[in-house]
This record gives sequence, C-alpha cells and structure tokens, in this order.
Amino acid sequence: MFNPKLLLISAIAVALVGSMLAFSSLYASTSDNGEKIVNGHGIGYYQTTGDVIDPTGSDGSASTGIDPMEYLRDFNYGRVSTTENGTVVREFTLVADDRQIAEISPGVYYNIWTFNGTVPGPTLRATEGDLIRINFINNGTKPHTIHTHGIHRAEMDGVFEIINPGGRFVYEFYAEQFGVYPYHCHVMPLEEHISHGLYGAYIVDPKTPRPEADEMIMIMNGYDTDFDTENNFYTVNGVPYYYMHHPIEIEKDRLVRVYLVNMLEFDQINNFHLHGNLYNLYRSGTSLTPDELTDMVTMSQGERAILEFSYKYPGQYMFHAHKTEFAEKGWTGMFLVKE
Ligand SMILES: [Cu+2]
Repeated sequence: MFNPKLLLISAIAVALVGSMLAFSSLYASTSDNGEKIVNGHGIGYYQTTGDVIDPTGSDGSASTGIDPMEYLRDFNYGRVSTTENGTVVREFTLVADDRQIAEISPGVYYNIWTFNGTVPGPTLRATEGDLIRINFINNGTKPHTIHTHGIHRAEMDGVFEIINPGGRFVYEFYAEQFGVYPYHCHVMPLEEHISHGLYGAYIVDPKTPRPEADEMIMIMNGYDTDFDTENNFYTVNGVPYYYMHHPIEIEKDRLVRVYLVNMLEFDQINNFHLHGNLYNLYRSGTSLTPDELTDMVTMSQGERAILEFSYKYPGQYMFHAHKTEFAEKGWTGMFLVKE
C-alpha cells in the first residue's frame, strides 16, 4: 500500500546520506603523513576526536596567541603625540593574518584569523576627543578590513575600501562618544571573517575619567571547529574554560569594571551571569548612569556593556553564560576574591 509518510521519510534519509557523502568527498582529504584534514573555511584544520573536551580533564591551556590573564587587563593606548592645536593623536598598528593554526583547546586545532597574531585582537583605548590613527596592514591571503563601530566619516567605515593581501590602509577618525565598541573585519562572508577571529574591542573613555577600578576586558566568542555553522566551543577572551582553571584574582571591596563585548557568531544571543553579587549595567558604556542593577545580561551579536561591582565576601565565585550549553562548552570562569 502506498504510504506518503514513509516515502517522505525515505526521501529525507536519501537526501541526508547524499549530502553527507558529498560533504566528505568535498571537504575531507588525507595529508602526506596520513593525517586527515578537513577543509571548510580557509585552509583547513587537523581533525581531532570529540567536540567538547571534559573541563575536569583539561587545564584550560591552549595557544590562541594570547595569554588570557595578561590580555584581561592589557589596554593598548597607542603611540601618543600631540598636534599644534593640542589634539592628542593615538596611533595604532593592526596587522591582519589568516594563516595561523592554533590549538584552541587541548588537542583541538583550528585556523584562526588574527589582528596582531591573537584572538581576540588587541584592545584599543582612547579618550573622547582624541584623533585615532590605525595603520592597517593585510598580511593575510584574503581581503580584510577594519570596521570600527562608533562615529566616523563614510570612507573610514571599513566596508567598501577592501584591502587586498599585501595592502595597507590608514583609518583616521576622532574618538567622539565615550563607550565600549567592537571592531572587526567587514569583508564578506562576514560570518566567516568574524567567526575565525578578526575582532577586538575599542574603548573610548570620557574626558572626566570613570572612578578608579580594577578594569578588565572580556570578549565573548566561540569556535565552530567542524564548520557546521554551530559553535563547538564558547569562551571569553579566546580560550575555553581558561578562567575556570585560572581564577581571576580581585580584591574584596574594590570596584571591578568589566568591559564586556559579544562577538559570538552563529548563535543569536550570549549572556553574562555573576554569582553571589549584582552589578551595575551600563549598556554600550555610553552613559555614566547605570541602566540596571542585575546579575544577568543578555546581548545579541555585536552588543556590549560595562559591568561594575565589588565583592564584600571573600572566596571563589563563578561567572558564566546563563545559556547553559555555552557554559558547558567553555564559557565559564571564576573570580577569586581576596581579603
Ligand atoms: Cu577579513
């Protein structure tokens, strides 16, 4: 007897097997030394077993080009000079590359695309009114650009002036509205250029500085290591589980200020939950008055905020994505509050 449901299921099964075969013949190959190489985005990676590494079996070490503990509090203020009329000029150099194979989690290798050799790229920092000059050099094999969020002229937007391999460009604009912004490559397919790592944070301080604090940058990101447009790892500052195995030491009763940027691709949201505490949330960092007192912020792609808090009780406290899948795939860390 004809069963349309059965026919439909069979058709789907045939299509699935067919697409898997097509995928494996298109994307898998064997290297000279017999290792299997899967070519998806870019130049490929060495296939390893398993997507999620058990965090209890890992020390959080990896080699994305950064030391996440150093990166946390490393703000690049550029080379500073002053014009005749007294304007402060901050000059930065950013070099894009797309050829680095990094061990993003123990035993998992991935082709990272980098600004100045790291994922995420350096955190650029200026004060409102400064003139920013970014010398951009494309040392990669594909076209890249730098698109900074914020206020600037159209020709400094990093979208239409595509910089080819070997090319250079100088971006120049004023740091106009204080806040925290992302910068990233804006070459199509955007998803690919961002998910591989071509992004960083750009902070503009108000002319009257915010109160003294222990300041840190946290950039939320992920890695799609099997190229199925879903992330296999989630992190802040590029290394899954890093701050869980290396708690961030902070002082009791001292103000902590986190500049938080969501550069996660593929997933529509990401979030930051703090244990044992609440934080003042300044959305986009563009106001000096907090929007909310909370333990939980959810942000879409490209969104950012400043979080301010201090702990009154010593001890160890988690921070993590409250999207539990993300937390369990690496986006989990610890604060160690000291007396
Ligand atoms: Cu790019």
